[in-house]
Amino acid sequence: MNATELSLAVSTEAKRLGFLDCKIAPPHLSAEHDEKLRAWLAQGYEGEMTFFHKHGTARNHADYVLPQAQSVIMVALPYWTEGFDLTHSILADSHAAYVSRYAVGRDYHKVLRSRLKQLAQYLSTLAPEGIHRPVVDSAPVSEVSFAVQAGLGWRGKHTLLLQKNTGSFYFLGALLTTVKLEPTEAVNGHCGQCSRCIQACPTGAIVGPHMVDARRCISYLTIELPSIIPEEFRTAIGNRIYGCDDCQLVCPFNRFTPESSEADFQVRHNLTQMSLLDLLAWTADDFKERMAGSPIYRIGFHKWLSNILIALGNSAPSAAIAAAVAPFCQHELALVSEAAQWTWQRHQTPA
Ligand code: B12
Ligand code: SF4
Ligand code: SF4
Repeated sequence: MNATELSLAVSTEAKRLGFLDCKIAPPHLSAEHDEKLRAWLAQGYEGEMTFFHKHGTARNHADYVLPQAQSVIMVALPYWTEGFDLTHSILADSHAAYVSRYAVGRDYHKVLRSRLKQLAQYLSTLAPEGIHRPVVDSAPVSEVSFAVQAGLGWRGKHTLLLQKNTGSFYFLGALLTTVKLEPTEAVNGHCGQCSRCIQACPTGAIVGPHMVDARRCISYLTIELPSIIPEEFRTAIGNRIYGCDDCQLVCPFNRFTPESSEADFQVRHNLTQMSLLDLLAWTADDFKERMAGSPIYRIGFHKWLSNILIALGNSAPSAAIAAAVAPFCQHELALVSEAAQWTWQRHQTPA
């Protein structure tokens, strides 16, 4: 098979394996990408995600992760499982707990990786001399930029990959390979004059088109930042206790979001039906048992608790909430006690 036939065969097999789409990028992104990444880091937008400094612009060059890499096979797997009405009603209810749609089921890393391994096995049957490496946030690879380069979609102003017919609610994965495949063409963007995502961001994290200051993003504040959410963002966080979807919820292209039938992405433990007080009642053992196998497990019980406590500070004033958070005000960890004290204070004047 020549490089073009190989690309076609891989893409067909990827779709047979359940991926929404599959496209091919060359192993290096342009020098302009390196410059943009350096500029982003120079602003300090990465916050405490220090891994960015460890690898620098190497994440734009696939041979850093797989020596002799010739191609980057990019795939997308949708994760949206429930209607928009439910999502909006949770966000509108200050007593309800909002968990980002990508995290209500099982951890996507394992799902994508095992599927990418199957794709690698298939490629090996066509090109036995090749070496392949599946990557899903597991190695320094600029997944969105490679996906844009491959024409899997375009970069929305919120920085995520977007497709005209299927929106943006899907995960990306990469299969790096030493096999030379024919790259596919980048596609034109269709954001036009729209800037809904920029306007909708509760914390002003999209500081310009295609530029996110991670330090302001609710996803970073509730997941990546190990310490308590800084006071300036606590009110804007609302009832979002793990991640945020607002910039995608307002995007017109997400009207066409396909529902995922993946068993692993279906809602577990009624996470879309929980009140903040329901979740506050979980013990550390409950958390470990129920969140095992979920992406949420990684943040640990105390960060989870701290996020819930802060979200409760944004619930409509209630003496019941003040009573429920009071025991946490003396917690030995500042991550928890400071959050509880802030919230307790806000419930001292019930309506
Ligand atoms: C770090 C990270 C975050 C950080 C920072 C996000 C960010 N926008 O940078 C935080 C924690 C905030 C985050 C949040 C989220 N993330 Co995240 N994240 C990542 C991760 C690990 C790296 C992203 C990265 O490299 N950022 C650094 C900046 C500099 O990169 P960048 O924005 O792509 O910047 C480039 C562009 O600006 C580009 N560029 C812009 N303009 C131009 C113009 C020209 C001419 C050129 C050449 C280049 C260019 O150049 C820059 C440098 O390459 C990727 C997985 C991966 N390994 O890639 C997932 C990933 C991007 N995240 C993902 C998701 C789902 C999310 C959330 C939706 C989760 C949630 N619901 O809470 C939010 C969305 C927030 C948002 N609007 O971005 C998915 C996105 C899927 C998709 N459809 O695109 C990814 C791909 C994970 C995955 N495997 O599926 N994330
Ligand atoms: S995920 Fe939320 S906080 Fe982050 S950029 Fe999008 S709207 Fe803003
Ligand atoms: S909301 Fe508008 S600007 Fe933002 S990604 Fe969607 S189409 Fe582009």
